[in-house]
Amino acid sequence: MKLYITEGSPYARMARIVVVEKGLQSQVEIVVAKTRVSDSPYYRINPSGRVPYLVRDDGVGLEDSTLICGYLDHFAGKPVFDLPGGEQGLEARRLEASARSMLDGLAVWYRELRRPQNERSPTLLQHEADRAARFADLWEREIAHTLMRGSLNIAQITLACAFGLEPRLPSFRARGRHPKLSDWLEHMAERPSLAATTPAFKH
Ligand SMILES: N[C@@H](CCC(=O)N[C@@H](CS)C(=O)NCC(=O)O)C(=O)O
Repeated sequence: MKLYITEGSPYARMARIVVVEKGLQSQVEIVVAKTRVSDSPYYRINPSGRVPYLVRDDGVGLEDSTLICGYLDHFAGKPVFDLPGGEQGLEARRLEASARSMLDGLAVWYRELRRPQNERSPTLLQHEADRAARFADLWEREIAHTLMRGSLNIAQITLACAFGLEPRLPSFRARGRHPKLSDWLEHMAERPSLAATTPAFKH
């Protein structure tokens, strides 16, 4: 299988984390795609131009981090990321949805910052900065939840990948004011699958 990624994509990082967690490194070739340019050869592989994108050995392509993570989890061995039933399952989905909502906002913020200065919208930048600050407060409370502390799940992976964008958002400095969240992020960063996929970038 081939997993198309970009080094900095938090969504692709989720899929890469699952590859490591499931021990699929020898079965999944990681391919760096060229996104956000006109006429990239990647568009012939994935017309949406987005990553992550998983091309199975039978040639079928899967788009979207949630679908790919689920597919990889079931590809080999016992699935470890399936949700429990009942109240716990609802709680897991609730936390995952909040983490995904934060990630989506941070991704929009980061994308806007990468545009040329004269094309950036100050309104959008402020809106996303405010949203991110509210989410940091929310996670300082929610991080004590048993599902954020227990065995690794998709809500935890999503939140850790969202905060992987933090160093690229110079005005987003959530950690100092959020000690419980900061401890959690430091602990998560030590996990080999997260350490192996930490985005390398320079300020
Ligand atoms: N909902 C998608 C989002 C994927 C996404 O937005 N990927 C970004 C990188 S972080 C991308 O490929 N952007 C390239 C483009 O928009 O052309 C998922 O969960 O996989």
